[in-house]
Amino acid sequence: MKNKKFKSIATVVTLSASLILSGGIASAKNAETEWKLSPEAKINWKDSSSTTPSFITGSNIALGKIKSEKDVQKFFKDNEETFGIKPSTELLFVSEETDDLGMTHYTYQPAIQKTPIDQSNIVVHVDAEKNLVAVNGEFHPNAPKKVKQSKKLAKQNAIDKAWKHIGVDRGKADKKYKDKLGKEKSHLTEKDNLVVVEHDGEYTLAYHVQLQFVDPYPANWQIWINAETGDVVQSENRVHEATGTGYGVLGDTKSLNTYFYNNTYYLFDTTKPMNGVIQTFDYYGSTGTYNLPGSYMTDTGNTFYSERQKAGVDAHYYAGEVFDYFYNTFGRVSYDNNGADITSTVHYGSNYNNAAWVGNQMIYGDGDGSTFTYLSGADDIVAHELTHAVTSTEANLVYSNQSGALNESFSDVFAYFFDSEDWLIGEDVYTPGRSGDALRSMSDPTRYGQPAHMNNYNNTTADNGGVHINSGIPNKAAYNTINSIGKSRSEQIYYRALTLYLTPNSNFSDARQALIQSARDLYGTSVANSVASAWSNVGVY
Ligand code: L5W
Ligand code: ZN
Ligand code: CA
Repeated sequence: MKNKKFKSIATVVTLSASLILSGGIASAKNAETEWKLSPEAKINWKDSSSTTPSFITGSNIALGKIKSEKDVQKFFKDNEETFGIKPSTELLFVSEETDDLGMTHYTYQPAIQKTPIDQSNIVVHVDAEKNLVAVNGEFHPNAPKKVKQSKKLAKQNAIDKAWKHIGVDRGKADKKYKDKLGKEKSHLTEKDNLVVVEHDGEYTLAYHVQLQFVDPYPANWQIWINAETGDVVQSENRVHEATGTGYGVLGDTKSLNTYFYNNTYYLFDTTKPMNGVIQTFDYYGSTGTYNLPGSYMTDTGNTFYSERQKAGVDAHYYAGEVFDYFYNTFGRVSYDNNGADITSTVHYGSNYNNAAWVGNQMIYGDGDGSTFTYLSGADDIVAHELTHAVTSTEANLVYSNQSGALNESFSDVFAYFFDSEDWLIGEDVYTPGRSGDALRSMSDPTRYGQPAHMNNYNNTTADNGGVHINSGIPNKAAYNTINSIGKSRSEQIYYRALTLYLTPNSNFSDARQALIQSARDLYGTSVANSVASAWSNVGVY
């Protein structure tokens, strides 16, 4: 009968009470009743129907003194019926611990035929005078005496099934590093235990497999594999999302999406509407070597306030904002529109005055302190780099001559759309000691040595045919366009051109046509004519 065992607790307690009342304490203290639960015991129930106790307390909840673990065994034996637990096979001793108050705590794990019921403990608490003052934990009054399954699966098979279930390549997760003594270690921990797992009221013999690793993402997988059939009974990744705070490069305070795993918070954002994650690394790896992507930027308190963390805070935060920009404005899911991970590495190189998209991730230098400070500190630079990734998956503009200058220009143009407070690029981190300047200006490219008209096109072979110089011409055309038809129509036109009309070897004239065509598609002839004028004004026809 369901719930039978603990319905009887009240009866037993009442019985015991009448014993005390009629026979007195002395007579109750015979061998039979010494360890029985006393009527003073107060019971907290796990459920509203009072079938599963969770906490039993009282100043002296059994009359006998508990001087050793043997006495606890006697307590359980005398209350076998009450708890529905046969101590010899259904209770496994785990530990005995005495605290600073002189109290002793005996921990057990409930079991079925000596196989532990997972994630369950019963703890018996004894005060300094050896009085039993509390018993609490997971009592499982409805557990069967026997599980239905028998162990047919080998341990290794269970582990293999767990890896298969999470779809991670074990070889990749088994990332090696050398500790301080030069000993090779792995970031991977693999554990398995044969247990009984309770899931939705069912008790199943299972392997509890634990897979813990930091690559390709921080994970603490807990997976239960049916020991007979090999089916997954239950699985969960116990790493959890958190919200941290950090200081940005310019000293501002930002809220960050982080991940908690193994007592550590990671710059690892799983909150975006995609399969992939946004993750931020420090180039200096845990191995003490420099390798991309480096090691995760972490903090034990979820407060990323240190000097070294500032560059990571901004790279992480702005990558999230750029994701949101593309998602909210165009419905684009990450740079590949397929939810790819957005990975950034900060502190790249040494005094490196640059940032880049390197095909699968972004890198940010620290700058030399006079030309640049940490480059991830500029939201428009982050948007510029991530737009290179979008361009790669879409038009894939070849990075030389006019198509290369268009590639650069589209990155600047979307950096403007994203950070439209000014027409400058890189102003937040450029020449940290000087204000008002920047790397480039879209409204006046000539201010920073770029041409703003085809008459001044620079026919150089340097910098892949002047990709960062001649981008001034399409940048000025974009400025003219936005001034004429507004930002909101312009960004849709630019996005449509980049994703539908431009091709790898498009030149300036093709870009003019692609944008006119997109403008016509979206908003009609009059807007298309405005786009045409914007390009005519920079000498591109
Ligand atoms: C500075 C760092 C990268 C220059 N990349 C660039 O192609 C940079 C934008 C800001 O132009
Ligand atoms: Zn660029
Ligand atoms: Ca700017």
